[in-house]
Amino acid sequence: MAYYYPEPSHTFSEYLLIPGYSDAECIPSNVSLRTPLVKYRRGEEPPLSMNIPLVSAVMQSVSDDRMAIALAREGGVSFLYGSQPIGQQAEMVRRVKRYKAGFVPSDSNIRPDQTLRDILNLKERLGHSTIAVTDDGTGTGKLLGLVTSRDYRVSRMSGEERVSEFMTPMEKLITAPEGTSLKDANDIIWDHKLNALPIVTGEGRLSSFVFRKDYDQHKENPNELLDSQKRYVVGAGVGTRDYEERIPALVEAGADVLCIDSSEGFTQWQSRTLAWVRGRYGDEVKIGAGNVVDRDGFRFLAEAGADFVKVGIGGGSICITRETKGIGRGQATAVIEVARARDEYFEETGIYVPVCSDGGIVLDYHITLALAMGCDFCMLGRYFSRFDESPTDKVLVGGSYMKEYWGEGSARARNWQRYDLGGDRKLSFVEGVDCYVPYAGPLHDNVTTTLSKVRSTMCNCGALSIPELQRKAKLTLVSATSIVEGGAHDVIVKDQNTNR
Ligand code: RVP
Repeated sequence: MAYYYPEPSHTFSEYLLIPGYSDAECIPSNVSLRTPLVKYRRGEEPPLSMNIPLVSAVMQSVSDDRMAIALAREGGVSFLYGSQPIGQQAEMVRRVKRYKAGFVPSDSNIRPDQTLRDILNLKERLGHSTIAVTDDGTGTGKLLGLVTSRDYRVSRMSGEERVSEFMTPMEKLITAPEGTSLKDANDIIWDHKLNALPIVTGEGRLSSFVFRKDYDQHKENPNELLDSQKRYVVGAGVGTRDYEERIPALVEAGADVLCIDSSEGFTQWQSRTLAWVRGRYGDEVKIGAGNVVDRDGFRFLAEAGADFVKVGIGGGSICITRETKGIGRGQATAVIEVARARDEYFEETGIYVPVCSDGGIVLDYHITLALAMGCDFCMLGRYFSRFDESPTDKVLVGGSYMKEYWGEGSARARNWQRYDLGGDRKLSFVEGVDCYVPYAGPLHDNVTTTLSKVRSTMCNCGALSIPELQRKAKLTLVSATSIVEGGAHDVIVKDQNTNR
């Protein structure tokens, strides 16, 4: 006979934290959000930790190199999506690793024989007002000049003028040679009152730009997550099919951590993949696995050698796995059970395997709840997809800006394989949807707000660190009626957007 769980499974919105005693030292600025990313032995330091408990989802519409740089700058990690050709994913890893904080490869470039109209189109499409003029129109061509909005006057020009006629030519530009330090670049910017300083190779090719605003941003990010060579830390998603080719390519490109990405991870496919990694690289390559939703799934993956275990089936905002296949579990219940299994495993073996709560974070406080319930960090898709740095287009829908967001199990995401690998495997059914999410601006501003809420709630619980929150948190299930009471009620709210 089938096994029936005695209790229904619950999700985050059904829980609240009960405040605990906080002393005068318990203020948000004293809270540390540092958390382990991969497993470690009792009494030892984790080989890889994060400064904030957030990772971005292994999804086409969420995690590319731009997102990875923006999130590592805040102290978290992106897992670059694996649903793309191996070489392309490895190149994304390389771009993150090559990125020198403050030195930005130029993505708005034009040839001198193009026109003002082309400049305006480029500006509209990419939103950058500094455009490099290079001989071949690429970001690494020979630098011939720059165009900024100070170089043209749309109202007095026809649009057909050639770029070479109105650009600021090379001989009038201030540039700096490759190898210039960020500090020196910044001094040049200040001395000459520049907005952007082109960095140029010995052969006169454009290497990157240093922007005034980026330098300030760099200084503002004490949490940034760097490897031993001061490069940003980056993760990458892998599957259980082509791992023998994909993993070596990602490792060679410099990926710091991998994650087997699957909606259901309690499988021999995953243990085989983990065994292959351990056989080839020992413990040197870090790889998480998942997803699971119970103790058995956790133990299976921990024993198979996973560096962290990811939890969650069907709770993702774009996920229809529960509707399509009838599998899954309320995310809170899943995290609570798996975190207990993690503690039990730690007691038994002395090995701490971090747990990641994946999907279903809707409101910022859900992150605090997930941490209190025992996870070490959260993976978010929808949340990050709304920001400037996500790979998708910003579009105007019904008068409001939206970003596109689609599930990895949607037809849209899966098509890459059918097209790019030349296969003709039929999509039997989809497990995800293609949708819009409201555009929310820069990642930095949003993450700052979200984490200030997390820190503040932690102080309400008397906790200055995530482990302390896990020890001290008192959680209560709430009735359906009190959930209604939790939002604004019995009033007419003026502006929904400013009240969250
Ligand atoms: P959310 O943050 O709620 O948007 O959820 C993101 C998570 O949803 C991902 O990390 C992944 O586990 C899951 N996902 C991604 N694609 C799909 C799907 O198409 N069903 N689900």
